Amino acid sequence: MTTAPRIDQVFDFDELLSEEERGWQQRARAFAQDRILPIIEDDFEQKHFRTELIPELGAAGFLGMHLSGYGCAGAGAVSYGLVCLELEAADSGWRTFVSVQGSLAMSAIHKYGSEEQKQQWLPGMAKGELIGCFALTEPQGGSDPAAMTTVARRDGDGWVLDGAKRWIGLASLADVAVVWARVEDPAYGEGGKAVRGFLVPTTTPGFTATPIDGKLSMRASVQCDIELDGVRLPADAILPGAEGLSGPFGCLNEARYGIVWGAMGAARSCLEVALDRSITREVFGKPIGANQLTQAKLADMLLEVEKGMLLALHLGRRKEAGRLTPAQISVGKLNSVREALAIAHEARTILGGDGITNAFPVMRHAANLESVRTYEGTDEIHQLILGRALTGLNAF
Ligand code: TGC
Repeated sequence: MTTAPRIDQVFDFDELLSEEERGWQQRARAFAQDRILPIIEDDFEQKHFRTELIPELGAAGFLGMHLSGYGCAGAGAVSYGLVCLELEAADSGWRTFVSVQGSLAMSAIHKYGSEEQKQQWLPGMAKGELIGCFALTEPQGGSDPAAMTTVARRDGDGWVLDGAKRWIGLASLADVAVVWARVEDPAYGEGGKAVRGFLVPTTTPGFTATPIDGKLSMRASVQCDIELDGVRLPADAILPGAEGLSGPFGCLNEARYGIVWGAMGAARSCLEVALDRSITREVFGKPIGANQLTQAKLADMLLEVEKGMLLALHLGRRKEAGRLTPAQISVGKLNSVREALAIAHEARTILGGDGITNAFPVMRHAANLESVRTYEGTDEIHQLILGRALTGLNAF
């Protein structure tokens, strides 16, 4: 973090923030520095997700922080974005945790749940005492949720769920899963409206979550396969406020928005270490940062970090004004992750051979960002959303 002031001196982003927003950012930066950075390289190496940090994130107010009531902080969208940025500057896995818990699982309950469901789950989730997951993606692919095959059938007054989900963050640790399924009952909406959300306590017989092994990315976090085999639920397990795919997509908007900021945190971290190294590492008798080619790389990285941050801030202000559209979120998600990956690759070249080791965070960020570019809508999905917005023609 020693070089962050130098980056900030070029472009005083802070002056665009309120005191409250700076406070959230500073608390998240301190949390990342004190609690995540000292252990992250080891956790990534050991494929370890450090669950004991979860209540600390809750105590800091970061879980569901953009939601109101039920023990949530009710912070603004920009404050939430800055927290995502600082956590992802440490590791995408920890920003992903906050996203899955707050933007996906809590947000689904907050937006679409009954008062009883909100009271039952949200206060404990805000404290980090209860963990949620969001089960949308299925094994045949995540880009087309309309093709989902998980079904919910009526069973007396209640429901029975059958199907499978994949790449579901936190599922093996979760207390509750928000499961999206196609309801086979005309009374609950036909065709496009038949997709409904269910709150499934993970202790329910027939629910199994298995962590996916062999990941070379997001190694310090947990993603799972889920099997739903005759999972019986009471009538009130359904989320009353969500009908059709606009339900899960409304939550994806929240998570994609967090990525717009988060990926810029990973990018800033890569720029910081490349900048430090460019000043301290000497080759041909002078610091490599004294070479024009290195300065050109650093300058281009700075441009993209600052442009990405300004874009994130613009989207955050629109979100706070209730005017943020899904197409605008796609602009941000696509740009932030694409540029963060390019910055990670460029930073690696400045670090030389040592850049491929875990003495630097750059390869870890690059590996994590491969997941981030794929989940919550791949690059291609966001290009097609924007293509449709521009042309009015649907190319899916
Ligand atoms: P389309 O016909 O466009 O829309 C269907 C209904 O949904 C509404 N809608 C949205 N509502 C809110 N926000 C959005 N962003 C929305 N996009 C669409 C739409 O208005 C319509 O509503 P209604 O009331 O008229 O029925 O649907 P489509 O099938 O054409 O959509 C195409 C496409 C590609 C945009 C969509 O399928 C899509 O976004 N695909 C990507 C899905 C995705 O991001 N999947 C990855 C999820 S990540 C994950 O599950 C893991 S979470 C992280 C973790 O657990 O670690």
